[in-house]
Amino acid sequence: SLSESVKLNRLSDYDSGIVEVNLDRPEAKNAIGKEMLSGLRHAFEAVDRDSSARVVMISSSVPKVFCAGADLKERKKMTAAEVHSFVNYLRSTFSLIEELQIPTIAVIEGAALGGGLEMALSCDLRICGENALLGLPETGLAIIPGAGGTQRLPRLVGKSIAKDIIFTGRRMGGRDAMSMGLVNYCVPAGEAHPKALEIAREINQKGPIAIRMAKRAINEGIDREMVSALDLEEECYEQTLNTKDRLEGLAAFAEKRKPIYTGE
Ligand code: CO8
Repeated sequence: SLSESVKLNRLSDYDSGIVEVNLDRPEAKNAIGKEMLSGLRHAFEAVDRDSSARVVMISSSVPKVFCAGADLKERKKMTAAEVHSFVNYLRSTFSLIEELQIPTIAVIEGAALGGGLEMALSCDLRICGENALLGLPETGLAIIPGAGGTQRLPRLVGKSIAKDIIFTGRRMGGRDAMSMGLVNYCVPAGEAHPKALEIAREINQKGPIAIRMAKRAINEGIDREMVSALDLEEECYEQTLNTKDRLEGLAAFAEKRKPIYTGE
């Protein structure tokens, strides 16, 4: 294990390719302090280096909480300079999550607040239980979301809804989050993990290079204007053409069987 509060798990052989970064700091509701941040960083660096990883789930072992955000007790003891370097490390760690080549899925049961929601916003997909409690309470603490919230939330749900969420700091339930497009799925309480695993397995069956190129085309294209964005799509598409997996896909179709992709 990488740290006391962050574990990196590989699923069974059946699910090889699916990895899980699991938060487990029950006494602080998974609040992110220095130790947990360093654990997160090392876990995602390990995922980044692992060429056999095809999809990553971020989950919590703590009942009724995904992550309560920044560790407010630790922060109270930090100097301004320490807060500054902590937040910079948090920001670059969330960017690392966002820029992973493989898909990331946040599994949200219970509270995802402040930095905890910002971490989930850095993922590709969010799956929550009906008991989820999502919000950016920073303005109530007289700060603003500082780990991507003011930028990633409006890109996801639009400016108007993001302003409502950030100005009021309101905590939303899973169904409300779903209706805003903030999460991909809202399932009965306790079922977010099995739902996420189902989605992870679907992704894991697909061509790994295709999945990486689709993520790159979407993430890098969204901030470009259309002509340049379509050039990017072409460039990413080309990367999928000269692959063994593409030929395997055609062969499997002709033979009416499931393809077996190797990522080559
Ligand atoms: N930091 C430290 N300790 C925490 C935190 C936290 N964020 N959240 C909960 N804890 C602790 C509690 O203090 C409590 O400790 P103790 O037992 O010693 O009193 C213990 O965890 C259990 O908490 P509760 O009794 O409150 O548990 P509940 O199950 O009733 O509620 C909640 C769980 C809903 C998660 C609730 O604890 C809560 O609302 N927590 C605070 C959420 C919050 O406001 N988070 C901070 C948002 S701001 C932020 O994340 C800034 C990040 C951006 C960085 C950039 C800034 C410049």
